[in-house]
Amino acid sequence: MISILGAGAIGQLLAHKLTEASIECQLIVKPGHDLDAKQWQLVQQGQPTYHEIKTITASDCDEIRHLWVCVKSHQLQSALQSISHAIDDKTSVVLFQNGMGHDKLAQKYTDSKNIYFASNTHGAFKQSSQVVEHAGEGRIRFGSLNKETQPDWLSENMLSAIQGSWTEDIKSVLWQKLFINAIVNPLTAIHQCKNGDLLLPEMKPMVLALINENQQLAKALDLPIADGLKSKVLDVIGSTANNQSSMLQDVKQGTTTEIDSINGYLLDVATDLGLPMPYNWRLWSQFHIKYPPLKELRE
Ligand code: KPL
Repeated sequence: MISILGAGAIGQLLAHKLTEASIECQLIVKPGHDLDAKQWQLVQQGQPTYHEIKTITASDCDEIRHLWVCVKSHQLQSALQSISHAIDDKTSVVLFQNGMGHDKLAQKYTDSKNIYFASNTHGAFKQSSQVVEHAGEGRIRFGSLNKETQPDWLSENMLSAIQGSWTEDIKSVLWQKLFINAIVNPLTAIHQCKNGDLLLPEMKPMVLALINENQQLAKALDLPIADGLKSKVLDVIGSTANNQSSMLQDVKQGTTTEIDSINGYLLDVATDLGLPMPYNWRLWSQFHIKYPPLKELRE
């Protein structure tokens, strides 16, 4: 049984896909969610499909063996704390958050050898509390920083249900996503534009300067993705040209963004390595000037 913590867009999408493939799962929802409402809707290419998904609140859970954590990074600590009575050293915990460094937090709740990461590129948006749209077919890469072999619980059936795969080098996958998000997300949030606008002549030089700095960091970290980073970032911008980045959506909705776990983490690592990152620091300052942490100070 897979327990999915967080009924946001990706949590719901996973619950639908696992249920569709007859893989036992439950969705852990916030207290107050209408637990009698059994019909959850998945919209794909405009077509709705309904599934009966088992829902439960964290306080009603006991003995969870496999936990997939699908909350945003700033909610991770409280989400894990809410379920701490039901998990122990043997619980496998899969972290779906953008950004890095979340394993430090998860280590307080399970053995580090049972911590896994998942990097998702499926596009999913919540249309309402129980309706999720699968807007873009992507994939999910799973991996561990401690071991290279795929665990038994991650079956081929499970992987094919969610377009998943196991990778021996999840570190590079996570860093690559972090580099992409650290450029696209704050720039689109500051300029309130779609991803594709970053390729316009007035924006592209900034994108290239950030890629160049991030490439230096990738090299300093000995990541094999350093050389291909420029084409990867430009490809993602091109293929998601019509998207509003998740950070742009967050600032528009006035919700907490992932700037700290993405750009904050990147700058911390660069600082520890003694790497100056002037364009990244400027981006960080511009973001915080435009979107001060206190909501009431926002535009
Ligand atoms: O992951 C994304 C995000 O918005 O968080 C990208 C790849 C930038 C797509 O919008």
